[in-house]
Amino acid sequence: MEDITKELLYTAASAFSFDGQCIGLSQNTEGHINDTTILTYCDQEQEKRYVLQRINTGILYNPEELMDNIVRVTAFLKEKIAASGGDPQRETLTVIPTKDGKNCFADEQGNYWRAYNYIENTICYDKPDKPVYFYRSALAFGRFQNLLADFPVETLHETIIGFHDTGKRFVQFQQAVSDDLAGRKHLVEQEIEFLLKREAYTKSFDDRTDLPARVTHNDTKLSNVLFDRESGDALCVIDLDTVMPGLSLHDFGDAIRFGACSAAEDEPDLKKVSFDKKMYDLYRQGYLEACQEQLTKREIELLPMGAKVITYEQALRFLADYLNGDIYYRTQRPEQNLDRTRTQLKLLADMERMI
Ligand code: GN1
Ligand code: MG
Repeated sequence: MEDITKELLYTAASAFSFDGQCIGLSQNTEGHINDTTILTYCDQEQEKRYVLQRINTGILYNPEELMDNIVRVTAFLKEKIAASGGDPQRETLTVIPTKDGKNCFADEQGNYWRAYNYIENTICYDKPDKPVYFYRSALAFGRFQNLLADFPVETLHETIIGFHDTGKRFVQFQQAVSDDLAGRKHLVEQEIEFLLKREAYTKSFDDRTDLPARVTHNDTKLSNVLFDRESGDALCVIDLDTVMPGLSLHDFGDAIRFGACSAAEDEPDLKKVSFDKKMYDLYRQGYLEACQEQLTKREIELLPMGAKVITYEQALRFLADYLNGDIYYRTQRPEQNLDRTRTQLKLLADMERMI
């Protein structure tokens, strides 16, 4: 974010068809990947907010295809939401086009920017303080799956090739171990061994019988759901950067990995970290309530494996990044990727006993 000057921001903002005059901006540092600014505009004495994001093209290296996925998926959702009497402006994201009608803006420095409407009167949670929020997020992600069940999945771009290819993540992890770029390997021998011993997880979904390609979100963290401040209902699924063809099991698993955990993803004190089976059951219940009729028998059977595989994969990714010197995930402190790794390992060990 440091390299984003006000000038750069204003140039980007002026490329979009926002209504009125910009009267304020604030940074939002929640995400690990993109740079997010909230812009306040005033139009005929009415204030309106927008989300302006610089897409991290180091990671999301296909911004145009990514935006094409998002625009088509949100348009599809909007139709279904409207048809069922919902509010298409609040229940899914609205992409604001550039003044020349594009889905994103490429500036002279090669930065890619995109903009959304800011959805007012909402809140999101980093940790499920109350189980009911987690349950409601399951309804939201299940609904997302359900509404998109008849979207032509084969027309979506695979914007990050092999995103949940656990075998490929394993190979990248092995590479990070052997390169030891940051000279940290000697600090994490135990963690490395834990992961190498469990290589079998990379093959869990190799037999794709009855595991159809679905429109998947691929980042189903609780914090990617907006809740309505008044009703407390899960309103809108956000962060659609990784919407791609994928497996429902990965979406289910990622939600569990994040939400059925007693502590934050980067909690340094492992005594506070454990897998919460009650939360798992609650999420499973909500998810199935919302999309059971779309899922095959085999998908339902493999839900627990989805949770384990994705937790394993996330540990591979965090530890590889720690070994590589924190070049992928944004960090605020030197040991953060290691803490993130350890929480995943603790969770996985618990899951192996409990589900
Ligand atoms: C990243 O966008 P954000 O920060 O929620 C990552 C996910 C990880 C997550 C871990 C494109 O998500 O895959 O599960 O961090 N996104 C990408 O918190 O790599
Ligand atoms: Mg994301």
